[in-house]
Amino acid sequence: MFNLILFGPPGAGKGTQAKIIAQHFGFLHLSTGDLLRNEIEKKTELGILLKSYIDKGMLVPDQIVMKELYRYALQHKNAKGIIFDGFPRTLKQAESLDKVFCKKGMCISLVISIVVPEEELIKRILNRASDSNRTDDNFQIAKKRLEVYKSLTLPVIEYYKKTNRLVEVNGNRSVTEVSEDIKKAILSQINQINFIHG
Ligand code: B4P
Repeated sequence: MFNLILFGPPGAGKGTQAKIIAQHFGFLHLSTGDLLRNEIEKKTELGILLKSYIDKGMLVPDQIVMKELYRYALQHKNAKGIIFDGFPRTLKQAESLDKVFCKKGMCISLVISIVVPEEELIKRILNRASDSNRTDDNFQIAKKRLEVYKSLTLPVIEYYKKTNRLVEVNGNRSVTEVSEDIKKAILSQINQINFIHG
């Protein structure tokens, strides 16, 4: 099983790339944003609580996201690989992911960080707003989400750098150019793993 994380600020193109890469390699695409939005659509008590965080541009508390994500991911232990899109977003989530998944033989082999300048991120989020129906796609909330990203999510990069699993990709290019780079990084890591394990 080859598990990877697509990492990056809001609007970096994690979801866009995850769909392309999942289809190309036959991996399962697991987006925490989509999982949470599905729950909101069901208008459950949990959904109402989730909406109160997302609409303010805040992260949903770790315990809630981890419970939802693990329940879903562990149902797919036989997948060829999983692409984590939007998870982890805090150091606690990153540490927990390694702890839970490595024990089950589902370690994260690669983390791809999609790098895009802030002005471009805001532009993309505002463009997406016209057809996304997302209540968090507006200028004020996008700014807040970027602040939250810098303070809580960006430090996670150091965690993955230390364990030599991080590859940075320039996300400020066409969708195809970005996905070609991501495909190369995945193939290179797969070859390296195959070489080490014979
Ligand atoms: P997400 O659903 O993960 O939303 P995102 O980060 O804004 O989007 P993404 O980076 O996937 O951008 P996209 O491909 O759409 O999170 C939403 C909220 O859920 C969070 O704010 C948080 O509250 C909560 N949440 C989620 N995970 C959580 C966690 N682990 N812990 C706590 N809370 C969590 O791309 C953006 C736009 O750019 C699109 O319109 C796309 O068409 C365009 N685009 C993409 N690539 C492009 C390119 N190369 N060139 C030009 N445009 C491009």
